[in-house]
Amino acid sequence: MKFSTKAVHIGEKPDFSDGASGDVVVPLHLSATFARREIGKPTGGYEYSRSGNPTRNALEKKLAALEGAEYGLAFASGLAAETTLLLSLLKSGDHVVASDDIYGGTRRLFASIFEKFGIGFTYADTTGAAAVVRAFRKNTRLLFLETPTNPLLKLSDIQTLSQLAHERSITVAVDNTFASPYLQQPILLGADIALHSTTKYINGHSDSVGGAIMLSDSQLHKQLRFFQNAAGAILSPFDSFLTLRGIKTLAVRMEKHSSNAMEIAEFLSSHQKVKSTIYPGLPSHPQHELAKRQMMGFGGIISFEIQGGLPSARKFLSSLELFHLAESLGGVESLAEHPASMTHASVPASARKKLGITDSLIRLSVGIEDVPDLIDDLNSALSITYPK
Ligand code: P1T
Repeated sequence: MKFSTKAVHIGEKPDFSDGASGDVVVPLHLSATFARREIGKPTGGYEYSRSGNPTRNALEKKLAALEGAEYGLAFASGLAAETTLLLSLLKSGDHVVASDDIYGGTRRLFASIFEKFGIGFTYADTTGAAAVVRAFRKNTRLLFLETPTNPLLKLSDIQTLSQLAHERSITVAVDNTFASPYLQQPILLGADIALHSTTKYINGHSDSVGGAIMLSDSQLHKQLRFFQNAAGAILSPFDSFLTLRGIKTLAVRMEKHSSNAMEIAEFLSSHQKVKSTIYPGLPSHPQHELAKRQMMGFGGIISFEIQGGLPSARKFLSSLELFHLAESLGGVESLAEHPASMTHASVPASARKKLGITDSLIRLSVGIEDVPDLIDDLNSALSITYPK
């Protein structure tokens, strides 16, 4: 089966057995617990909804299939997926190498929670192999890549870095949220784990917060399945239902996000008040060639710097009409945000400065609206920001 066929069908076969209703869509199973006739014999394998739920299981099967993985696990948020991953893989004294430009909440999770338990983190520029190899230590257990990164859209070469990590018995996890499995499949490129905030493209409609881990190693899967239940940060049945519904249109949404974003990136890069436009689809992106090789399209996120610093950024963002000024990304509606004061406010100012997350930086999540309307909105906000 190809991608969209899997997105529609995997995990959702109608049940034709006696007494079943033949639902075309997996029903929303809200039951918190499942009765059994006698001890030791759970009905259909289900016991208690934290350890397994039919709606969540259907989603987990679909998530695995879309990443070309054997197993999928769904969590209460992207950060819950990351927490469970680190709890299952690491112990006190272990070390992690992570991409330096990652979602602010991921960095906060690492620095404010896991460091307390004696786990060390080195943030490396994972756009090149040399810095990653330099960052590896004897006790490094995990390479945590985000590609493209949030918010500067830096790319890491998943295949090369996975090889280097595996030579040292280091597990490789890739936060694939920005690309979605439609545009990039880290496990097929050699990574051990693909991880998502399903809040974003996978659900796609800004109406559910969730997370996912996909992988093919059965031992690691057993470990994660144990921690998913034992630590308890599961995705609810209702969120599983919504995500199952959203995921079916992932391919058509990603095509539209990508083509809209390409047009907008070209518009911004030719605007005289825009200092720089970062989009992997632009030939000016330093890793445009890697993006063409590693991704099946360039996605819906654009970051750009405007002239005039914070006052201009503030004026521009409050002058938009169609783009909502909001955190998050990957929904059908276009959003704009200010990373330095919003999604990456928890990153220390010195680290933001070093990375280039300036007060002039704006991040767009380009939706699936008609692109002329989006360009009109950006154009008019720029005209209000810089009156003649
Ligand atoms: O919000 P949550 O579902 O817990 O996912 C966290 C997360 C993980 N990884 C990446 C790459 C992310 O972008 C996020 C969440 N990001 C935002 C809310 C944001 O606006 O960037």
